[in-house]
Amino acid sequence: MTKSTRTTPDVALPARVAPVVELLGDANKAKGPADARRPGGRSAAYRGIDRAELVEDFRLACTSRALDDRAITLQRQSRAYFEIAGAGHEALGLAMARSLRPGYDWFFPYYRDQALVLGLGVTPRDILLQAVGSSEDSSSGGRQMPAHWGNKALNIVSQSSCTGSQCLPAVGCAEASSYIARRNLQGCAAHGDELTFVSLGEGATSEGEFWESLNTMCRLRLPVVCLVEDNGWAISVQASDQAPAPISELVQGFRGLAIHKVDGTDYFACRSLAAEAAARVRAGEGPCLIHAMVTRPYSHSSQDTQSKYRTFNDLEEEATRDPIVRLERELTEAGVLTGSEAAEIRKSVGDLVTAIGRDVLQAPRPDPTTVTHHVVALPAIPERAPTGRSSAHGPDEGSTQSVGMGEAIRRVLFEQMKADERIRVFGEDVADAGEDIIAFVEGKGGVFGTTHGLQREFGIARCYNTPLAEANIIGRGIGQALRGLRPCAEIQFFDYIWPAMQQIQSEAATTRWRSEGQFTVPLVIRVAIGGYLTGGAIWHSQSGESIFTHIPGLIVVMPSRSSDAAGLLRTAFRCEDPVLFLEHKHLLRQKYARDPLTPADYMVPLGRAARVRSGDDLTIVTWGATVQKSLEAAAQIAADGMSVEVIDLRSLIPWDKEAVASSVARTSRLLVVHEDVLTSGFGAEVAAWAGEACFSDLDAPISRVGATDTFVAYEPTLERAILPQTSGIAAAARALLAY
Ligand SMILES: Cc1ncc(C[n+]2csc(CCOP(=O)(O)OP(=O)(O)O)c2C)c(N)n1
Ligand SMILES: [Mg+2]
Repeated sequence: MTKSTRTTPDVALPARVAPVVELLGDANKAKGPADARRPGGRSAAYRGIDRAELVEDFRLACTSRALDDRAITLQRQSRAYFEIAGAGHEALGLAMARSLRPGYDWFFPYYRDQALVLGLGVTPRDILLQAVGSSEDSSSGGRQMPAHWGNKALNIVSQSSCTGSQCLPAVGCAEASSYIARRNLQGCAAHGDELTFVSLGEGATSEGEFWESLNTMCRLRLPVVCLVEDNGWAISVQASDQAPAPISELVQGFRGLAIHKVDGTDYFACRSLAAEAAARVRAGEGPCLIHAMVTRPYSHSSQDTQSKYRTFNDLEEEATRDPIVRLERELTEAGVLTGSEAAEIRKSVGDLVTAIGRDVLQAPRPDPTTVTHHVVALPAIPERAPTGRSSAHGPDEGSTQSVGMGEAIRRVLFEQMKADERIRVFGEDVADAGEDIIAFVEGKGGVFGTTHGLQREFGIARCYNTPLAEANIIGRGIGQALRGLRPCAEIQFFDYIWPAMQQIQSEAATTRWRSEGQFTVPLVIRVAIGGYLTGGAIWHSQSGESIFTHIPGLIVVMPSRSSDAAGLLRTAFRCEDPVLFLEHKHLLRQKYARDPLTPADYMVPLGRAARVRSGDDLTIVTWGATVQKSLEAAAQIAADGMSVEVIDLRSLIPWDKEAVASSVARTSRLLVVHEDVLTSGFGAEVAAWAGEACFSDLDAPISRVGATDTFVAYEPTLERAILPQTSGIAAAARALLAY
């Protein structure tokens, strides 16, 4: 959703159905037992449901509609900056909430779920505090638009605006339930029969991630209730233009999925279906999908005017199916409420919401100096040794065994998984082999062998293959991380990370900030990256780390040798935030990247560079595969009688500005070298920063060496021409030294 001000009021609409503008009393949910038999002979229950519950849900439905009306008014008065209503979805949401357990089950709701979250215990005040962007908005402190739910105590996970991107984290969350329930894990709690609720509109079911989530919830028989709220519209696009058939028909081929269709304006039908579906899911019988038909009496949002694309007759017909009108009619006809009692409830709720609307205008607004709070929280890593290549290597003094970078990573995965059962490793091909034949075969363990033996040692629950779907891998990792696990997801090749981009950028990286630190995503994403492969071509050679260093909330590291990889991986598992751990394919087995094994307590702090060669005349700042090439260039230049210092950043976000500044203060010349394409590479960031911070120390312009602004070609001479080579680095260094 984009934010904008409503410019055109809804005109030519039929009188809005049930715009509840007046009412009184406490709109919080009554939890009391049914009154036995009321004066006048009214029974305590109707259709098997406690009368007090029915009255309370009618009250909450009216509250939700009144909140919509109040939010529209606030937005029109420019006291709220966006508005999106839950109108038409009230009966469904409240009926569902009755079968769900706040603070016990887990919730990934949609923005239309205002009534549902009221039913779970979010207060009307919480909702209007978010509308006006108050710092007291408990879900985001004024950072998120209205209707972006999030409540730690109730297990309502902070919500992004991306339609459909909640589905895969919901699957990961459900996956975590059974894993946690079987173990005693620090900081993780599960009951064993909790379910994960996820909802979305019929429009959002067009997103690929929704289908990826169905795949896994069915294959793993996960305890998920997936609610599709079909109001017939995705902004101005009709459901019939989205898909060839209604969603309950489209999903018929998913084995193990219980599929239900219900009239979502019929409170009683929704209640009995919700009870049945939730009970089945809780009993471990697998996921269900509920396709609920609802209405959308108000425009999509404050930015939209639905009379532009819906006819008067359409809206008038839809108004006859309004869920609140329908509920009121049934309750009054059944004698659960009298007409005047219903009117009194409407009035009391309207008065209450009006009063809250006035009150939130006085609530404090966020302090602008706090905008950089809750981006990431770096772990405190004990300082084992000062920076400098020899000490920064941190080899195990007792160890004589030297290992390559890939083997060091594999061993640290073993060591960390042994020490911490919260760690699970998953991705494409990461497991060894089928459980039934693993005793007879060597096992795969990743296309580079980096996860070889993990499944054999720790079992399939801790090292497992995923579908060939990168969003699925990362989204499920996010859901598990939200539950306190320490998932370690592998993306097989950096070149194929893009389907996961929405999960990385919009979910993993934003979660801490958007929830003001209430939810975090401690997810380690290991990615094989880089070229110099001779034959790797475009889709097995890309760099591109700068695209990720541009995302606040994401930690990015890229070791160039064995001991750094080991130390950074241990550190990554101690992060409460997502870490992109970039493993350069060319370095995995290089002799020059080998080091003695490091001890289990050896960690490399984030944002700490290594000086890999000392020098006085020029500083080269680099990382990844160009560290070795820069060292070779420095060695060539040493023959000319000049000394070049080489700094390996190792960690890109955060990066070691201090190390760069102190080196440049001595050498007065700076060359930044990286394998990624030159334009907008991370070197541009280093150079821009140093140009400002080190200006008075510099005796020459800052120079950069990177790949040509092309892709990486297959044929070796082309590849050599595209990627930075030692000779090019030496030439750039000599030019700077001669300046
Ligand atoms: C990934 C993504 N694409 C586009 C949008 C803009 N957008 C917001 S809501 C919406 C329509 C959603 O329709 P539906 O899922 O049916 O939900 P409804 O609004 O009808 O409840 C669109 C296109 C978005 N928020 N996220
Ligand atoms: Mg819709």
